[in-house]
Amino acid sequence: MAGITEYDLVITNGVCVTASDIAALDIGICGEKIALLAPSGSLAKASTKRLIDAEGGYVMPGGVDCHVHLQEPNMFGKGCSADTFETGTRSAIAGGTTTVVAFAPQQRTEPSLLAALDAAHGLARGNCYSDYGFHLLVGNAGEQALNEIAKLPERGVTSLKIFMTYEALQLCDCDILSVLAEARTNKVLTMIHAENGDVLTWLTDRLEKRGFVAPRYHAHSRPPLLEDEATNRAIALAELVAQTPILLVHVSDAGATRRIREAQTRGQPVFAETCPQYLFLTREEHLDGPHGFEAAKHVCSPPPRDKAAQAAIWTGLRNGTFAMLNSDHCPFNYDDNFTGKKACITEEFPAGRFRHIPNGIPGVETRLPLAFAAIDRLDRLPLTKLVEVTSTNAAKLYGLYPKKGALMPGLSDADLVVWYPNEGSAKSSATLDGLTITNSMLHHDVDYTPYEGRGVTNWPRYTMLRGKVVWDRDGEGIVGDKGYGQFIERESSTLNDIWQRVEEAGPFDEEKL
Ligand code: DUC
Ligand code: ZN
Ligand code: ZN
Repeated sequence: MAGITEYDLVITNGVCVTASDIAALDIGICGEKIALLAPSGSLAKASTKRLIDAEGGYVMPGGVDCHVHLQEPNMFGKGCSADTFETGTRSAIAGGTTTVVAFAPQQRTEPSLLAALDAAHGLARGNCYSDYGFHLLVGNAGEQALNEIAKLPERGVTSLKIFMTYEALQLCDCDILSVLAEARTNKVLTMIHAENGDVLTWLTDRLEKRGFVAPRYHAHSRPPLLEDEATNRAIALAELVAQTPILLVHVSDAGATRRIREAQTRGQPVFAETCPQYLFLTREEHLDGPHGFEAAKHVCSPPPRDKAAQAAIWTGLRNGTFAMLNSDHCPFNYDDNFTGKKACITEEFPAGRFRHIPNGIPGVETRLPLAFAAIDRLDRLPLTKLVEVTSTNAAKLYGLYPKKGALMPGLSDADLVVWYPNEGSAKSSATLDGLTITNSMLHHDVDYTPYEGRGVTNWPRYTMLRGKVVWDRDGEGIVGDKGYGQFIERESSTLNDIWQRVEEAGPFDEEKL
């Protein structure tokens, strides 16, 4: 019948939250897109193939997690990733995240970036439950790799990551400058892991000489000053190359946060991300506290810091210093002597050797529930901010917006996360009372979670990806299909018009220095 829309899916009676607004609205979905936002209840009787009553629960754009390591080889210590593209993206949708951007790792011995990208596509294609993209992880900034940066945008890849630490990955300042210059020319965003690798190797050698090899000494080998110095250097190098936009990833401490904020205040295009481990874990409790080898479960880099640092990170998230809260999901099994945390245990070092513990922890599924729990402490995170830092800003910064990270009729994919209604509703008290994170309830392929036993206040009830319900917590759980997740070609970043500003500034010219 002309003029009457038949929807594929209607969500009624929910409270929609975006990065800018909160409003009681119904959502009509046609095919893969959001078709209509309408006054609450007005679509309850619309013609639709499926109707979901959100019962007053919040409805948000699906989570966008742009820092996820899946199916990577040995790079961060001795092990290799516990999660495949299949298991990692399965875990993502169960935690309300509908798009992940993972890494295509170029090893030091590999001259080509494009070959690394092809290899990552080969692993992901047909295996994902969520949509996905790639950042190039540059381990070898040789001539071929530098030339290939120009080809990345036409392949839908508009960001790359470089490291200032790790033997297998560390780039010297000259290489960093070459990457920054090439990335700038091609509107590719450079993500930087800022820790001073030479100093931490020096400290590690000294700690080992004194017999300090237990997992907890990981934190002693990587004190905040190393992150502070490297962050400052990264900002200075980016400034030198005509203010190339950079993104400091997994920022953990007050000193680095201050450097970033100062650069932002000067008007330099410096962006930053933090991660749940710097909001919810501390060195005292999770590295120094556990006896013996258990601390390895919390070995990630940078390491969890102290309470004061945690407070500074919360402040940075609230005041916009950090544009994003991504997971840095980089999982290794604990009880695995070959590819997991225990791979660092040898006859010579029966209690383990922190130098070789694979660095990283799982967190793609727990990111949104942990952040949601912080809403209840209003001083910490307003609802719109939650959407901004877990979805919208990542979509903007990584060229996915407004397809992802928004609820714009006709433009946005119908990627949604529907939460349970607030306390007081029969549904919420029946299903969520005393909800505590345990590894057994998660959908990753990892034998532990660093958040075991932590209480949360809500959990995604439904997750929808391009119009399809893929997670139904009260039904069969994962109801999406492996392979439904698509590679999403990304545009250049649109956050704060960064590339427009670069264009206006003109090309980098050393003669002008
Ligand atoms: N950096 C990451 O981004 N992920 C895991 C390990 C690391 O150091
Ligand atoms: Zn890193
Ligand atoms: Zn990472």
